[in-house]
Amino acid sequence: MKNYNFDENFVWGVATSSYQIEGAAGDDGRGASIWDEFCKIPGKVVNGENGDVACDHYHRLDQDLDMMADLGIKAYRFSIAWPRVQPEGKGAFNEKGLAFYDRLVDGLLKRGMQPFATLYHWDLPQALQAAQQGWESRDTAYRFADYARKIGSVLGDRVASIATHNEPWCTAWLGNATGYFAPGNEDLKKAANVSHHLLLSHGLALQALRADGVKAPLGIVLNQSPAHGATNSPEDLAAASLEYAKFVSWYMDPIFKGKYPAEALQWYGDNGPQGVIREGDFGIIGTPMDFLGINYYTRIFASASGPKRPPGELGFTDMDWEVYPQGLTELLARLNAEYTLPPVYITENGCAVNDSVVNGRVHDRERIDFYDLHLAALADAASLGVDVAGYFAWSLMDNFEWASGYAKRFGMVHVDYATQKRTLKDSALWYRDVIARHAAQADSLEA
Ligand code: IFM
Repeated sequence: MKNYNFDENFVWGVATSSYQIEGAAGDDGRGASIWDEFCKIPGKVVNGENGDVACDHYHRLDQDLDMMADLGIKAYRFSIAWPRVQPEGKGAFNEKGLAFYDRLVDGLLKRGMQPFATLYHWDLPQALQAAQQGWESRDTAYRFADYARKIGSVLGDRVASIATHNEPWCTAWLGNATGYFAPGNEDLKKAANVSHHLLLSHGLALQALRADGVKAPLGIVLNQSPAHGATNSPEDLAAASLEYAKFVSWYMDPIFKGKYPAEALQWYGDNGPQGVIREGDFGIIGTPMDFLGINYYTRIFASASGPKRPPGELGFTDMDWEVYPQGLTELLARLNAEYTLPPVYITENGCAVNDSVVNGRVHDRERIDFYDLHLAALADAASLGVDVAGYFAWSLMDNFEWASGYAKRFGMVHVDYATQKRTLKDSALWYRDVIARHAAQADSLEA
């Protein structure tokens, strides 16, 4: 096993999200989310599946926390379901919903794990969608700041960090341009407007939390990839450059440079967000952050005639995503050169493997190799001067993989959905050893 070169404070974690694991969709006053509605639309989710039960984590909280503690996990990244704590997305809060996250945070701390909270991992209260088209409305950004403020007042003294959004590109683009995710719009202009309101809500939430004196480090989680041309032709390289601008710079530039990237703005043309940008917005969006979370899975492989299948020298995951660990080093080095970055966490990294339990074991060698290669790539980025603060494997356990339903398994713990039995995969045991070894190394450094 490799010893990756991270400093002694490096955070070793795992990540999940509310809709993907909690279940208990109708319990204790939880309101409906846009994903509850989206899953009802025929053809949107493989096998018509949904998150009604998922991993039943809501009812198995203590058991799952014990399992994490047994694995030696140091930090847990989870998301809060907005409709569970504020069913209508505005107005009254739901004490029973808040109590669940209170128990979660206390349960982590009691077991020696740091809570990393995310406020929005795609489960918008359906009431906001119905009343004001969700993120198409500027008002939703202000409702989000109210919700953030409430979470800050309840959990802000105990969490290790608060991220506003998880992967706003997915919310904006997959949810509104391609219709692949909730709410299922296929309208470029809506996607552009939504992306602006998401960024605005991020800044407003940071400001609200700071105004209330929340001390936890604050940031955002963005999914990012380097983009390569399928060939070195000027046309393919231009296509790669544009894809990078639409995917990465579209979120980084407003936050760190106070503007949208010209290349992507030009591509959007009349469908861009210009109509919803108000004076002062970029000042809000650029509110300084304490950390940046990056989710990394693969690279973009672009050509002038559309996306191309990459060579996949290290293979493809069960999502058919190319395994491309060196892209993580490249991405981080580029970001570090282009922006003044706060400390960076890899807030998600992992792969779907078509694995199953055989005689009580799950031999997911591919997943171990995937993590191993990406941790090495991350260590390379650290050695190039990127301030890398931690790594969160996606995911703790198999869960509801959105439009792909339950067939795609990203967990280091196998979940049998019929019985809710958890089985540690080989990758979980491997990760336990990685964490233990690096913790031991850190202890000897401290001594
Ligand atoms: O499962 C998702 C997660 O919700 C967000 N990032 C990517 C993961 C794998 O697709």
